[in-house]
This record gives sequence, C-alpha cells and structure tokens, in this order.
Amino acid sequence: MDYFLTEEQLEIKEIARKVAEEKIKPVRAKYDEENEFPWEIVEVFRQTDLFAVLIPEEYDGISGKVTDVAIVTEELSRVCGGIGLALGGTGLGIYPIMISGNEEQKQKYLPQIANGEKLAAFALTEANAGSDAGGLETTAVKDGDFYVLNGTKQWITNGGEADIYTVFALTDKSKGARGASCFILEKGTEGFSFGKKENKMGIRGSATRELIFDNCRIPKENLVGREGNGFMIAMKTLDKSRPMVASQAVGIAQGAYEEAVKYSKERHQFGKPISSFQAVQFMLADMATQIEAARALIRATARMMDAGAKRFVKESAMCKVFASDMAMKVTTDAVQILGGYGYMKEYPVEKMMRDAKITQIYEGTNQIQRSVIASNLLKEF
Ligand code: COS
Repeated sequence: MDYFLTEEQLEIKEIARKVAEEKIKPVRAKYDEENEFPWEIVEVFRQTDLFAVLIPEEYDGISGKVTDVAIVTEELSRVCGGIGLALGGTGLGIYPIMISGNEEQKQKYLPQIANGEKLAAFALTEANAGSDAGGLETTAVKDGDFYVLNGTKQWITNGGEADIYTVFALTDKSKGARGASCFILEKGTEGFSFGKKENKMGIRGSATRELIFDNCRIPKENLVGREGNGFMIAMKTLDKSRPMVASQAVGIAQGAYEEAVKYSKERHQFGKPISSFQAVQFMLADMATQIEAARALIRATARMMDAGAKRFVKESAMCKVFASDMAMKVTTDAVQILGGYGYMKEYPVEKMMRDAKITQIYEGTNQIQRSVIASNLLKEF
C-alpha cells in the first residue's frame, strides 16, 4: 500500500533497510545464540544517523516524528526484532525527558542521544509492579539538594548498557501512584548497580537487566516534571511508545511473511510448489492482509500524533494490541508453512516467532491494552 511517504521518509526507510539487510542480517543468529549486546550494530546506527531520527532538530536530531521512528523500527525489526531495540529502548528511555523535561534537561541529554554517544533506558517495572504500574516500591527521599533512591527495577531494556536512565520512584509513599516521581539517573552514580542479565525466549540481541539502587543520590535538578507527576509521565510515555512496539511487531511479521512466500515457491511437494495449494495461498493472503491493516492503523495513529493531537491513549493501545496479536499469528503461520524446516534454527522464522511473543507482553500486556481501550471508549459516550 502506498502511504505517500515524503522524500525524507523514503530516504530514512532506505537507510534503515540497508543497515538491516547488510549489517544486521549476517549477525542476527549469532546475537540470538550468544545473548550478547550488539555494540557493533549500535556503532552502525551512530554512523548512519539512525539515533538522530528519535530527536527533533532543535536538539541536534533530524526528526523526532512518530511516523519516522515507526518506519525505522519496522525496517530494523523486519530483519531482527531484538537488535533494533538498542535504538527502540533508547527512544522509550528519553520520551519522559521529551514529554516533561525542562529546557535544561532537554539541552543536556537529547543531543547526546541524537549523536549516538549515549543509549537510554526506561525504568518503571518492578518485581511487584508490572501491569499494576502504580504499585511501585522504589522510594526517593529528599535530602537537601539530592533525592536518595532505594529499590530495584526489573526487566529493564538496555539495562547495564545505557548511560541515561529515566527512573520512577515514590517521593510520597502515602499517595501510592499519585506519589510517584520521575528522575534522570546516570550510569556511574554511586549506589547504582546492575543485577543479572536475563536469559530470554526472544529478542536475545537486546539486554534486559535489573537495576539496583542502594542509597543512590540523585541531584534534585534531575527530577523530571514535578514531584507526584511520575505516574502521569510514565503513562504518557507509554502512549507515545506503544505504536513503536506495534511497528516492531509489524516488522517481525513482515520478515516472517516474506520468508514464508519465498519458501512456498521453492518447496515442491506432490510435484508442485506448495504455493500452488489453496491452503497455503489462503494463509499467505491472510498474513498479507493482517500486516497491511496493522501498518495502516499505525500510520494513521502516528499521523495524528505528529499533527499534535493531545490525546491518543486509545489509538496507541489499539496499535499495540492489533499489531502484536497479528505478529504472533503471522509468525506462527510462517513456521507452519515452512513445516519441519520452520521449526529448525537454520531458518529465521522460529526466531521471529520467539521475538514476536514479547510484543504481546511488554509496554503493557495486551490484556491491559484492552482495558485501556475499553475504559477510554466507554468515556466517549
Ligand atoms: N495519560 C495521562 N494520564 C493518565 C493516563 C494516560 N494515558 N492513564 C492514566 N492516567 C492518570 C489518570 O487520569 C489518573 O489521574 P488522577 O490521579 O488525576 O485521577 C492516574 O493516572 C491513575 O490512573 P488509573 O486510575 O487509570 O490507574 P490504574 O492504577 O487503574 O492503572 C493502567 C492504569 C492499568 C492503565 C496502568 O497501570 C498501565 O498502563 N499498566 C501497564 C503498565 C505497563 O505498560 N508496564 C510495562 C512497563 S514498560 S516495559
């Protein structure tokens, strides 16, 4: 489908595709196998200015537009759902600063992201605060010119590798979620350390770690927004980033679909390519239709966000739930079309199926997305 992308968008898309095909494809199986962080590819993202796509021009970036980030995310994820997260997780990590940071914080941190000098990470989830994001236990107690942070964050994308962390903690325990605040924490700060690196089912080219705060002192100027605004900042960040998870899902599905089409034309059974059988054709037709529907939903939502819409909570959740459920179905069907070969690691579709699963879980499970959609649509009538 033609989305009438601008010259600049077509250029960004082409660069991301070239990076994915030429640099990521040859190493994706290695990173998946070794569960290592892809620093060599981060260097390529730097050189090709892909980090700059995350950031508006006034902070040394080249875009900051949701549509452009969605295009890049889809292209990278088409080849590998994990490696592109060095960039995607960085976007999520700096959105709180872009949304609610003051000018000084934006001037200090955003250019370092734009030029790829530093990666970022978003730290909300805890062992007992997953879907119930308001159930945080990490505390930040004011002490003169500092806040003293204590607690542990879990499953943080880019954890350990990133230099800049946006961390959510309670400044007023008595108020629960309404007592949460957001802070910028730099790697190397005393009292800030990392726990074990997780051994995951998919997106294994991405680092996921625990963050540990033990009397960690954060300068008070690193508070983002006001005390007590943290939950709202976290929710607005997720509203902005869920279409990116959806784009990741569309990319993974697109990659799996292309593998399935190619294989179905090459594989002969009963004396014919399996693509000549209606059973396979109908699967391919459904895959293509569902992918395009998800992409169209994301493009429409991104256009709305880039045009300055104030509220897109429902649309953003719709993108994530539709695209991630679609990606799970499409990647599973791709494995089915490749049959026994699809189940083997020689072909990339089993990895794509593993990578797709996380998109139904992180940045809010699809059950939470459905709750968000329902509670917002019920308010409309
Ligand atoms: N934008 C702005 N404000 C929002 C908001 C949004 N999208 N969603 C909620 N809020 C505000 C509400 O308006 C409410 O404000 P008041 O205190 O002024 O009334 C406050 O935040 C609390 O909202 P609510 O009562 O809806 O919160 P709940 O605790 O019921 O939970 C859900 C809300 C479940 C939607 C939230 O916890 C959530 O998104 N959970 C999933 C978290 C997640 O994605 N985790 C993954 C982490 S990153 S990998």
